[in-house]
Amino acid sequence: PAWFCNLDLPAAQYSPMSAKTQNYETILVSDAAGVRTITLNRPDDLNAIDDRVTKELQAELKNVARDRTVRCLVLTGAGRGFCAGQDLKSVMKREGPFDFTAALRQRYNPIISALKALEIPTIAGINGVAAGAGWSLALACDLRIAAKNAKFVGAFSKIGLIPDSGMTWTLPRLIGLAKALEIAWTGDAISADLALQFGLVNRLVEPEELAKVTQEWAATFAKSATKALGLTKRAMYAAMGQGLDEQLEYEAQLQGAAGRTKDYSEGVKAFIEKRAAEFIGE
Ligand code: T3D
Repeated sequence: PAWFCNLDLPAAQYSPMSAKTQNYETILVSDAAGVRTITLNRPDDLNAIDDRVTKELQAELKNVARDRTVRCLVLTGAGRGFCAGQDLKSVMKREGPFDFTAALRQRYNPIISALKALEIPTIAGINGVAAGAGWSLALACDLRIAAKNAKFVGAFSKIGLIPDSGMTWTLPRLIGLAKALEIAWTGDAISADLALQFGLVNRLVEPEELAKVTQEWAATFAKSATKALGLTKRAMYAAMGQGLDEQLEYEAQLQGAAGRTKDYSEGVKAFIEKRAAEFIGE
């Protein structure tokens, strides 16, 4: 994909249109200390994804990409679920033959690509069940922190579909091919404990601590050398698709970009002056 190899840093221009002025129906957006939090907000249906959710997520991820004051993104859910995947109630209202290929291209794929292309850390704060494309969304974030009562459900095989929204890419890379196939084929729920053992989540916390710990974690990234973190993300994902020689060259090029940042100069200066670095994300 283009985001693997494109070396042009995205135009980091501050967008004067604040995300919070957007009139969203299905997501909530808030900012704190460089951390933007998007909360899926259809709690009665475990934050299942209908057309509005996909449109609003796409719009908000564009805002995040444009706004250089955002230095870490958190994605979480309202109520007892993280996200139950495609809204099956709206599926029941579809009339005539449905073009799944077009639907994935237009609705889900841009969200997954946008998350991966963001040059900042993204964290899923998994507050409850993550199923189907809801689990894929969590997997498309760079890091995952989950409440101990969260669970993960493939769901796709139970309704006769294949894992989508990037799950066939992310899951085998995170846990290996055999486990990924087992999970996808059985559709059995994975507990939070097992998800931690498998490396599917980075951290587990008590449910009542999730929001606080997630924000604290995100805030540490938001205070870091953002450009270097973004370039690290690019390098790591690119490494999954190329050999060592190509990767060494890619690292050399990306290090060229990192070495030109103000944060690099500040980092070295702070070390020599024996003080904490004050990174500005530039
Ligand atoms: O179609 C396309 O465009 C292709 C794209 C496909 C992408 C996909 O994501 S396909 C997979 C779709 N998701 C599922 O199949 C998951 C369905 N849900 C479940 O299996 C279970 O609900 C859960 C395991 C997620 C949670 O179980 P549980 O027992 O904790 O909750 P529940 O009682 O089943 O659900 C609570 C409510 O949420 C309930 O509403 P109600 O009856 O009180 O009005 C339930 O209907 C609703 N809900 C749960 N999942 C969905 C949903 N409503 C709409 N869509 C859902 N996916």
